[in-house]
Amino acid sequence: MKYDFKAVEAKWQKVWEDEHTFHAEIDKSKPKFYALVEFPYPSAAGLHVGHPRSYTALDIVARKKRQCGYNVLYPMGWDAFGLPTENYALKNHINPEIVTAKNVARFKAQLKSLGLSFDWDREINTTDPDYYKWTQWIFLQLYKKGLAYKKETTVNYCTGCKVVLANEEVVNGVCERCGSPVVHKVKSQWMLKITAYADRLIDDLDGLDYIERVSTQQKNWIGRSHGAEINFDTTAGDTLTVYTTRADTLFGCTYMVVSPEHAFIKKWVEAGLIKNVDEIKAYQAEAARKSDFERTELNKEKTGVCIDGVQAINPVNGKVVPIFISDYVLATYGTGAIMAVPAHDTRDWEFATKFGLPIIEVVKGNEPSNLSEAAFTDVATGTLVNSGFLDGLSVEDAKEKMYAWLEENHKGCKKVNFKLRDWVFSRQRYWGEPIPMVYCEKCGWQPLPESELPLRLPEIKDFEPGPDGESPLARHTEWVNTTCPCCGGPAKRETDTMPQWAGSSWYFLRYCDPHNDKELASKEALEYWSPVDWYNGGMEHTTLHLLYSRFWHKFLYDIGVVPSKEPYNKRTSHGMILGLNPHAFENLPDAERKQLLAEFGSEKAVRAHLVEKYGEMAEHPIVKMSKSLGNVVNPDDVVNEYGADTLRLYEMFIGDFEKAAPWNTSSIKGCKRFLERIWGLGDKIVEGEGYRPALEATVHRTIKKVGEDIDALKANTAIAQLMIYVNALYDNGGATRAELEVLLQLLNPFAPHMTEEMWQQLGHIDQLAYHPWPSYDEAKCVEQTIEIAVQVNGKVKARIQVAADIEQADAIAQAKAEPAVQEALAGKTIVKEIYVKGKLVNLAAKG
Ligand code: ANZ
Ligand code: ZN
Repeated sequence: MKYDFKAVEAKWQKVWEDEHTFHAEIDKSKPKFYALVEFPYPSAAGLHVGHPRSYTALDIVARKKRQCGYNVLYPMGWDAFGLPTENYALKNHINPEIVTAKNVARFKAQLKSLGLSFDWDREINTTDPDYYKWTQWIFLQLYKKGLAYKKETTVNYCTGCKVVLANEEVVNGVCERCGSPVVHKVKSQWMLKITAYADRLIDDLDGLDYIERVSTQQKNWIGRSHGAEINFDTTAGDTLTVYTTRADTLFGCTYMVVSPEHAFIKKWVEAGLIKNVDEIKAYQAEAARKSDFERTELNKEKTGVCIDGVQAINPVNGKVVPIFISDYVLATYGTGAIMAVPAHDTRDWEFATKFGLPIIEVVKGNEPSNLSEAAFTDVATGTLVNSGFLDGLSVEDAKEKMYAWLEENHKGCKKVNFKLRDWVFSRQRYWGEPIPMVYCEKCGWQPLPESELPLRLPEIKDFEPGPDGESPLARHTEWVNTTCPCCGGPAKRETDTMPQWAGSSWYFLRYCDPHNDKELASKEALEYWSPVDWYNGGMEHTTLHLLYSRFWHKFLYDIGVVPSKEPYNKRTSHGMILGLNPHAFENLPDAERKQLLAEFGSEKAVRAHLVEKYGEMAEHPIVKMSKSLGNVVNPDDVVNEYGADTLRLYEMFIGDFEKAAPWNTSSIKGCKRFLERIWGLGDKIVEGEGYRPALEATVHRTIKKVGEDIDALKANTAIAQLMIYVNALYDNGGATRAELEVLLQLLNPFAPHMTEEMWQQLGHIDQLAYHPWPSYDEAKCVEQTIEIAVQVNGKVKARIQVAADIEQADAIAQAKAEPAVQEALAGKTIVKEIYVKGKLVNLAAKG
């Protein structure tokens, strides 16, 4: 009977929906397992083939855990506030709420068609007032603890989206989302003090099972560095404090640099101490136009102006050194001022070389260094020289000795610094959670009473951002004007909304108790389900969502709302699914390639033509899927043509889970054939109890390997092992009932629809979804070996041990490797090779 995937998949999806098969309830008699995937942003484009890679992988883990007796929570929801929907709504003149509802319905239908074992009874939506009530509630708690504050700051402003961006959203000086240039603007913003958690966000990574690159990226982003602040007296009378990680090099400081924004400059100008004011001001104006990224780019030409009129005094040797302003020193890091040591810092070396400043060696390596070529920056092998009381010490020892000297002489102290900045938490857009704060002329900023939550987003028609990035809510005075919760007088609501990252910073908690209207989730539910046991998501969220949610979780732990310090015990990340670039030479249809070759004469010329026509990207055969290239694969089409089980199998077989992989429609067919072969085994049930001797080792090995591979997220090699098993069954004329049942059990997490159907056809009344996972016997996994004879021209020359199920090519290769056989073959040419399965190899040779 042919496999009718459409009917079978629809049938089982209906069963799961009607019976709430995957609904999870607290059950203290069972161990719990909380599997989580990043909930999607329901965009107008619908599901992408990238989504199912993550969802299927953890679906497989979740399904296997259920079969192993765990009470599994695997939830799904919608992260639906934010710019893409708002921009789409603006363009099409529809309310974002309507757009969201439509997109959610589409996404949900698509996800259901994939047979994912989500508990749909726990579905959440961040734009639902019953949900964002608690997002606002958390904001109020942050405010009450002094962790939310309003501040005038220079912010990143995207000229395209007309919105303020967090540092994390600015990539290489442009907006991560739209690619438009990002400029600096001074605005009054709500900020969250994530920096108060910087140490814990690094230190607590140690107890977690995060893949290496995630913890490394978080650590680097937080950027903890250990050093010292050192005070330099100046001829202006002010003390100029610098931050350095190389206090050992203080004797080598030959000049200083302050950032163009440094407060002393204004002060010194006003005091009439600076002679070259015009030059300084021109430089400041130029620096203000650049992004931090441009300013700190390593290879860029160093620029700067020497402050004429004020000098500094090196505290350790009394030397007078000049002070420069230069944009390679940032206002927002350390103290915004540095001591420059050109002999041992590359940027200082470049600057000193350009401006002809002295370079004094204070650290020597094993080999003499050539300081006219480059700075010597190796700290591991260096020894201090020209440094008075530090001479002869290693860099590490010299740092410690200098810290002690600084503290004794009141010239500085040890200091830890972080790259992490506080989180800019306001957006001047409509489609976000209103910030529950009110401003009263008399009382200042006042939090809304909790009883007034949720503070609903008003329904308005004109929600485009105002000129200069003013919030659209500001135009709606009927909503803005309110009374002060403190004095009852007239007051105004905050008109900024929260950033897109707010709702996702705690959603995993809501899943534990999604319908609770008294608290964000009950203690009992949180104690039972949290923390998340396994969380999979994109690398692009490492320094955004993943960091923000760890921060919020730690805060909620501190105020006694959640029982664990960390939200996620384990974090993995999937590689992207890429597409073929239709404009690359490699991917041209044969006919077109031939025609172009004829026209241009050579491959090189065709490639040059393609680059000219499509740009540099024509040289990359594998690229990100994009609408403009027409290489976007729609999962709906794949499900329609091949079925969900095939799509699932293919998404897992496509390559190593952590690596990027190109989509290749032709290998989907191979996955479909594999499933059809298994379906065919239903008609090839052979007599016999249990596992037949010839297959026993393979069965045990397969159970072991598939189980271990699922636990290690190596679905691709698990599938390869299942293929070996299926081949072995066909080689042996079919499967016994027991052999087929094991196959269905092991395959069920990957291809749940077809396996449930075949399981039912075998007469079972339970579902595989909760049927206990098969066990194996380690002793029976070992490969069975047999002895076979090796003949040369019919005469036995050797006897060898081979695996019982050895393939012909391997048996012959092993036979030829025998010394006695090689001797008999010396000087002869093999004309024929024969393998008699399980018995002998015969090599016929002439000469
Ligand atoms: C003297 C020195 C000598 C330095 C040397 C380095 C090598 P991390 O590890 O990133 O914390 N620095 C300090 N504040 C800065 C600012 N606002 N803008 C640009 N650079 C700044 O790096 C700390 C080092 O970066 C500091 O140590 C300082 O240069 C520079 F052989 O001081 B160092
Ligand atoms: Zn008031």
